[in-house]
Amino acid sequence: MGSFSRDKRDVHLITRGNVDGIVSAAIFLDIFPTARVSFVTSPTAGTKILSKDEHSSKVFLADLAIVPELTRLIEERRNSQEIHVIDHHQPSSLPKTIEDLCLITSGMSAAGAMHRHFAPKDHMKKLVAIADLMEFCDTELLQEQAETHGLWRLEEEAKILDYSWRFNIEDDIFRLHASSHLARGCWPSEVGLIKRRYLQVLNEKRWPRALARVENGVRIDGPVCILEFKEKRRSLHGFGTRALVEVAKEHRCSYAVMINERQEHSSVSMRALSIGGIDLGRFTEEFTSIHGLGGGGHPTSAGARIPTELTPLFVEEFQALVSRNDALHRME
Ligand SMILES: [Mn+2]
Repeated sequence: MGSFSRDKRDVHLITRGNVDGIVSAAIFLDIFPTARVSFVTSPTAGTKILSKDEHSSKVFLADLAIVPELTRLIEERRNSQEIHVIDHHQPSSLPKTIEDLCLITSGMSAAGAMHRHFAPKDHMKKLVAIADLMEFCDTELLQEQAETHGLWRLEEEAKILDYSWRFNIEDDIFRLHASSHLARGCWPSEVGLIKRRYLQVLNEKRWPRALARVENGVRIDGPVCILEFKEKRRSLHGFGTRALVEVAKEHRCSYAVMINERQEHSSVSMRALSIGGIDLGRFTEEFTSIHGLGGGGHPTSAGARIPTELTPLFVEEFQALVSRNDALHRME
């Protein structure tokens, strides 16, 4: 009965809780139906989950930027656990000590990278196409699926899945149920629990309300669009940085910065609206290595935790970097 002595919970996936993460989890559960899945909001949160899991023999980390604290933990664990890092953004820096554990496939979603890593199965292709669409990756797979199903269908299904998890962003049990259903290869609209939440978010007009709230609160400073929440956390109806990025685009900004201030520590999320500008992963990593609690990320998407009294300095340093960078480009 050896095969029953250790169940498949021996295998653990740590990924994000957005559409890309939910589809990544579906691909994973299609192969390991009873495996453990953890959804996290940042590489820091992912590091915490991994630090508490010494027992899984195999751990997959998908769509998490390799921040310094995560690197240190993987270095520590690599001899006792089999660890795979699957990502779809070229990292700001890839440490040599864990390079061999990383599978980075740029130009596609994390779900696309997962799909390629595990034996690709046809019934998951439409879901991978949805993830590619959400991540703005124009892949061959997406084009092929758009020809088969129609781009409008993929867009609609992507919206249904995206709205559904935003109904309650804390609800990881929903994410797990949703991804186990999707592991069978059905559309999000065919899963009752996904469809119901989508309809409620739609009926409550949460997306337009989130946009209005961002529009009222943002500060536009040249190419930087900043939204700062002081003390009491104001809700963006589940749409968070997505709503901020949308408003930043309307104002033709190049960067979006969201700051959630708490008493002692604040969290910062940054997004670049185009590639080739300032490397946000590097900026947050450098800032937090001096002042912060932790942070880092991809060139176009990064986050940090910093002491609240240093949020003005953080913004100041970023804006100084932006102006230096702009001046440099004008000289070219
Ligand atoms: Mn992703």
